[in-house]
Amino acid sequence: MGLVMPARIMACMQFANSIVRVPGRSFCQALSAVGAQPDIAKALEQHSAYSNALAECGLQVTTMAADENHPDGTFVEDTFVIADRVAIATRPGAKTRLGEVAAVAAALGRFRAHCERIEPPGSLDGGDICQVDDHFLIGLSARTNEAGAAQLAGILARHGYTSSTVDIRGCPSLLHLKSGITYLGDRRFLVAPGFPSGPALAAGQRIEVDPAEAYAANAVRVNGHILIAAGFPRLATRLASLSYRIRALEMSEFEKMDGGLSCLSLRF
Ligand code: CIR
Repeated sequence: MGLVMPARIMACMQFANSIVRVPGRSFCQALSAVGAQPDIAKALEQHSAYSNALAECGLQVTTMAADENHPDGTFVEDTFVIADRVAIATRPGAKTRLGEVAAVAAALGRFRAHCERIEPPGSLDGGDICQVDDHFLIGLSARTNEAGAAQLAGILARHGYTSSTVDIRGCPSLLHLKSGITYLGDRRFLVAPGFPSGPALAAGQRIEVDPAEAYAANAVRVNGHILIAAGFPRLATRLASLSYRIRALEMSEFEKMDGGLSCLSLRF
């Protein structure tokens, strides 16, 4: 199904709140295809700078304490899908991550009285979900299966949102859908080289990230700012030329554990 974009200008990506979780000492045991060891002190510094950036973009930041039993717990984005009209607890596709959801649900409880949830046999990671105004792209990946995608589509439909799937299972460089795509608002997408083309993006403008800067395709648009990973000058120049207000953040220690900027927060 194609993407139906509203003609009116959307006040998109305006958020008041965010949830982040500090990485623990066990972060060095997080899942990683990269195989490099993170420097925990540096990860903590980078995480703190990330939280400060969200606050400077106008978000109230709820910071959860580290959970040593869940090495990947800092990647809170994977535990929930949150939209204006509904919040959905996910069921992460990696078994070691299933236990992360309950604590985030408790933190979110202050803001959302009711949550929907993905049930077995569905699995779904928040990193596979890209909201495009009132439409959701749902990535089918090694973490998000068809049952999870179908459940999410049904829940979203009940709350007045449309959705379509994007199959990234043939893209080994993408752990999650949002490893390769960011919606910038205003019908523009930042995409990694080789990101599947298809009807879902047909109505939008693709800004292709340089092949040498593929990691930077995961960015965060928040309240008129775009957070990008530091060290990707071609993308920074391109976005500045389009008059975006950008802010570059050091992400080296999270990149080692396959995480990008969006993974480190829930924004709502
Ligand atoms: C994992 O493999 O689950 C973590 N090490 C990285 C998760 C990154 N999350 C995301 O892209 N949304």
